[in-house]
Amino acid sequence: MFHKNQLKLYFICGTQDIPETTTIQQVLKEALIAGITMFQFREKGDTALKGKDKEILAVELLQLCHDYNVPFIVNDDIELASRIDADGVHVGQDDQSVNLFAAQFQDKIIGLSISDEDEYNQSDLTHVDYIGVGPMYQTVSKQDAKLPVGPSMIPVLRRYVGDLPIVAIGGIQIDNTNEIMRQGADGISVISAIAQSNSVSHTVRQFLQTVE
Ligand code: TZP
Ligand code: MG
Repeated sequence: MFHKNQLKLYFICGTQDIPETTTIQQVLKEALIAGITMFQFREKGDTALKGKDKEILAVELLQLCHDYNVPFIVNDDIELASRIDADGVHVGQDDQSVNLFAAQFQDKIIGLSISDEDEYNQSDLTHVDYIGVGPMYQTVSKQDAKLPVGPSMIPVLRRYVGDLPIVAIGGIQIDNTNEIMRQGADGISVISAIAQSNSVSHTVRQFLQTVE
């Protein structure tokens, strides 16, 4: 069962986010041991794994997450999420309409990205379990990222979505986490601050202290 506490420290990562000196398996394992609360597998860009290679890695990371009782979410790839029985999917505004696949994911977690009021107005949240709001700040991890909306977007969207869990995303670092939580987010989602940290476990523990 999904609970909004699982959004507290939501680590998102694909092979493209990992420094050459390490591996996604190593980074994820260290992050799990240190206490991340949710994980999203997001393979993107020119170097992204595809087909069977992507599936083999996804299964390996899913098993790793389950060793630590952490939900494993797949970004965009509905078919992969179904095939490997992931815990959920996260989609953006340009991805498949949630209503088209919601029946396949009845007991699963469905996340949707919403940047602003316009996107909120275009979205049907009937089957959505949480929304990802951002980019909060400038990000190095998404090539087609929109302009930052800033933490003040959180209370703006909160007025519309009520209790629906909100996780903030984009350029989140230890030193801006407080501001985001103050604006009413249920948690933060982070790529580079964790994936590129010199000490993944130290960074994860610092984030956890700040969101608690
Ligand atoms: N969506 C909006 S910003 C972003 C995504 C996937 C990237 C967040 O990565 P980082 O490195 O935490 O800024
Ligand atoms: Mg997408």
